[in-house]
Amino acid sequence: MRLDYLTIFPDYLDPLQLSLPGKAIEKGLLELHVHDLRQWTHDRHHTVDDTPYGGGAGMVMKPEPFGEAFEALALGEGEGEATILFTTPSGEPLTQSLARELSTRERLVFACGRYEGIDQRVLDHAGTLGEVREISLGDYVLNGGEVAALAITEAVVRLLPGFMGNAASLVEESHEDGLLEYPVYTKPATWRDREVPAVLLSGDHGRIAAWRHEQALRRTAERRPDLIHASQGASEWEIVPAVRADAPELLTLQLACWVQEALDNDTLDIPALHESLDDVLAHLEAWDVYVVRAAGRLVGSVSGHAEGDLWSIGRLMVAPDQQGRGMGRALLAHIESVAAPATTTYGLFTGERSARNHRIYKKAGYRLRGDLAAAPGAVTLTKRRR
Ligand code: JBE
Repeated sequence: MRLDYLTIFPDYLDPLQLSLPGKAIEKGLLELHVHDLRQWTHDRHHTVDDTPYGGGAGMVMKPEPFGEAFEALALGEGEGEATILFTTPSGEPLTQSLARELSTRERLVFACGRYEGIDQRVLDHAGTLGEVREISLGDYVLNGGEVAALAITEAVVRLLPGFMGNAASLVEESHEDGLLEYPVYTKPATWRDREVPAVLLSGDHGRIAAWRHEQALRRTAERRPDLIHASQGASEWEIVPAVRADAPELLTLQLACWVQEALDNDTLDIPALHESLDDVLAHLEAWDVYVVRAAGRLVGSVSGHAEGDLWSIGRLMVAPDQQGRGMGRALLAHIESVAAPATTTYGLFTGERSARNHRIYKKAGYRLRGDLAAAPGAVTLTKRRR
């Protein structure tokens, strides 16, 4: 990757020779050039700014030096277009995913603005020479774009393939998994009467991972609730009877869940995938339907209805992003517990090749019934009521 910087304060970018970028240069992963924008001025005072057309406070950076700089850097010539970055508080926010995207580019050119900004025609012109991105470090005002250029550089360079030794350490860090980092500790185990949380000394990797995830969620919820989906952190959920107003959400959930079934069984010939809102409303009339809500969102459902001494169970579903939290098991236990009094047997259908469902039902005590009819591609499972 080649990086170029256009700035009126080249010294400001001296840190680039240190630390991360410095190491990447040694490894031959990076080539780095800092340019003083004033070399492309022609007056005695090396003027780079002027007053804004239309009036107003402050000064605007003139277009000519940038135009000549782009020519000197041969932007828009030869193969491989450059990405030209303008650091400005009115740009798109710098995020880990943006850094990851930029790390795939061959060439980045940073145009660091000072004063009140850069003449808009510089950006418009740059757009004809390469890809233009306007990027902001955050919603506060700095004196210029140099600090932002340094920050973007550091975020991008450490993602270059071959740069960081340990790929896992990249993945586990804050933001890579969408959560803030959990608190970390090192030796000694007791320091000024403060203990390291006992779970970290337990050697139980499962418990340690669960604790860290819980801490990361808690921190993120407290400090950056904007990063958490409303239902992700909600450990509270309850099973309640469905009402007619649940129908639209049920239909959406049904589609989300049965798409997985369609993939597992390699068929779209699944009734639940072809229903309308009216079909769902009719189902709500004919069956006893229960739903799970977590932080207001409908994330699970199950249905039951009596056919003589058989309690037929159907449409057990948990939103794909909420699976693995025991909701499916709880819904199944619930629908069994509300079976009609005459029930002697619970029965349900599932896809022949829905391996995950088979595991869940088997664990809950259900057995495959090859002797009982089911639709093509489906199988029947039953369990005796105790
Ligand atoms: O974030 N930025 O890129 C900036 C650039 C110039 C001034 N303030 C900023 N926040």
